[in-house]
Amino acid sequence: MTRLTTEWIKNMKNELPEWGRGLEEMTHMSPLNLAAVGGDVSRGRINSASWRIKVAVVPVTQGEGIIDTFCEQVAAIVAYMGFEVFVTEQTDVWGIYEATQKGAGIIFLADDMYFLALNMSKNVVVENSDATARGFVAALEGAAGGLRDRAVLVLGGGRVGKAALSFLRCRGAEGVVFDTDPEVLKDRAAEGWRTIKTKEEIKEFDLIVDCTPEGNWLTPDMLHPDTLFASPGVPLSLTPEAEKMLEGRIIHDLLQLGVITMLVMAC
Ligand code: 2YH
Repeated sequence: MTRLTTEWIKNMKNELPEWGRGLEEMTHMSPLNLAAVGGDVSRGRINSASWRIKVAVVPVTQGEGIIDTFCEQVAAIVAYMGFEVFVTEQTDVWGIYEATQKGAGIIFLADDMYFLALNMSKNVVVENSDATARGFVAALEGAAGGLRDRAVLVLGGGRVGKAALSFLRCRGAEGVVFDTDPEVLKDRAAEGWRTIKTKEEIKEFDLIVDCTPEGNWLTPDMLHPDTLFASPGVPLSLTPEAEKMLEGRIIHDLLQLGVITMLVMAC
């Protein structure tokens, strides 16, 4: 699992309007509408939650510890969606207590394994991999003008890939999966998902959700020329040449789409 670095995320906060505009241009949907589709939550519920629910982000020191500005970036993304939000002064369990004492209805917190949004009054726990997969599938759907009855290749059959496959099915698409680990591929096949076994087959698909954590391995000759590429995978799998070839057809971010989908799912 990729750990974000301060270097990667340090400018995110200032670039949110630009990110939102770029996403809307590609998907023909506002970030809020994308999150609503990805989270399967009505706009009405989100609007009403945005004036009722305060959100807290709690820094977690466990494991590899705090990523400088991580919590601030998450809070900025939540604020960009129109919610009142604060980062707790305290960390870990004390931070969770502080969040509750200050009236937070939704709490975001991440360690090295899990990134969660909790809404205890609703008994809701939203996990980042699931929400991220749903957000990117919704974005691909917007960009493609619909996914019903279309085959979509999911690269990587791990936690995010599995969630993407399930949500693709909810949206009426056929999810097909590729993973370089034969054991993972065998597991997904045993669950009933169509699989491809070689990298050469990737180019048969013009719709891709990339959930792999290895960067720089997809070259232009491996891709269908009309590919639409939605990628929650960090770092980006495309080589610079492939990125150039798919210019204007890549949906990729490090945190934003996942966080806004987590937020609406926790409302
Ligand atoms: O980046 C991560 C992990 N790779 C989990 C991602 C789950 N999809 N965690 C962030 C750690 C944040 C840190 N504990 C902090 O600053 O609070």
